[in-house]
Amino acid sequence: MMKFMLKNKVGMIFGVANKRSIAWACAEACLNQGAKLAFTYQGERLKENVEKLTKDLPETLVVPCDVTNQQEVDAAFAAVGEKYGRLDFVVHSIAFAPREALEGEFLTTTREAFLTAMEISTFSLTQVSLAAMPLMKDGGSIVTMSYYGAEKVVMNYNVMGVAKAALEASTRYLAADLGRHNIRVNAISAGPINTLSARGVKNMGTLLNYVGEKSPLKRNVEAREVGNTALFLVSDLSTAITGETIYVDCGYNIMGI
Ligand code: 1JT
Repeated sequence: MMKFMLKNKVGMIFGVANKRSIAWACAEACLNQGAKLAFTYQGERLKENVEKLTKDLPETLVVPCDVTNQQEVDAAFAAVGEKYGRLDFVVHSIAFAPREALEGEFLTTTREAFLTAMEISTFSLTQVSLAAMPLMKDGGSIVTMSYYGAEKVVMNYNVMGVAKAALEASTRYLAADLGRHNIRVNAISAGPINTLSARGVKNMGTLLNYVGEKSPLKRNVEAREVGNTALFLVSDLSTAITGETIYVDCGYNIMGI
């Protein structure tokens, strides 16, 4: 009964940069369950990475999609419509803020850094949800990625924390709007993982050690575990869950002192 949970389902994966990406872990979990997947990449720089990762997969589509370019977003969804004629789920695993904004004080965040973080990390979920809606003819599931810094102050996370708080709120508002189309929208709040994005962050090693010691499970989260939760959320095992933020953090967020 649990075999091929995503048989006959088509998904779209945003945010693969390389094989360590959370988006790629989500893709692998979904591919193992028989999904057909379209991948988007941001900029020519990442095209080759995504094409290499997906070259042996059947019935995949690889399309450019810089979310700051509405034409690219529209073209990406048009390509999915043309190839598959439908869409069942989306994994949105996109975020960006200038590196300087993720150190020091939040107080000194520039207007430009603030607007960039909000456009790419937050507004893109609304943009992608609207574009996905007409293709999700039999309902659907949209999953995005958040982080604890949305809820509590995490030093250095700064403007990304504000963007993720707005992303979690967007998840609820989108879930309310799309519920009547049987489209669910949920967020995963993942513990810190050493991906390409995280690598550029100061003191990431220290943060990983701290979380690894303080969390109830006494370890860090693996991307594969986030991928498996994304699989659950896009599958028919979670058909009554929408608007939620699910922590996948080895229990870190439940701890006080
Ligand atoms: C971005 C980056 C979004 C790193 C991110 C992120 N969401 C989580 N991380 C990892 C992280 C980063 C910091 C942190 C804790 C976790 C980098 C590129 C822009 C988007 O602070 C303690 C800063």
